[in-house]
Amino acid sequence: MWPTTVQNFLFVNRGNGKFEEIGLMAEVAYSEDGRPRSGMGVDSANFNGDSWSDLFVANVDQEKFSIYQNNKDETFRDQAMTTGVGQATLLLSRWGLKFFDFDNDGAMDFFLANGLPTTWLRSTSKSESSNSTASELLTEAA
Ligand SMILES: [Ca+2]
Ligand SMILES: [Ca+2]
Repeated sequence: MWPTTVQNFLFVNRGNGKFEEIGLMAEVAYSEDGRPRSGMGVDSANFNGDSWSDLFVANVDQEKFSIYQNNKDETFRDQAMTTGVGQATLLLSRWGLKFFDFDNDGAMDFFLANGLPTTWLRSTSKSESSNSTASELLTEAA
């Protein structure tokens, strides 16, 4: 497991300069099985044409990415498995991403920039060859 997993936050602008964090209530804080993940990139767009903004979150490998459909009531539903995103991203680590209409057909597409964190590679290889702690490995990689 990636050593720096943490819940996602969603800050809603309530006006008058006040933001409220509702990630847990909005069902975007943890994976569907209740685990924190390593969010590496995020973008929003209306991917399903209902005029409400949806979210896409890229994570590291083994965590699947999330494509959160807006339920129009300050909650979201992760559609990763029903859209094919989950199966396609299970073994990938991605960073930057951007929704845009690539082929100008009116339907939002998205681009993902690939990558694998070097700290993860170093931690994995060091862990297999020594008894270093995760903290030592992260310090070394910094
Ligand atoms: Ca939408
Ligand atoms: Ca398109």
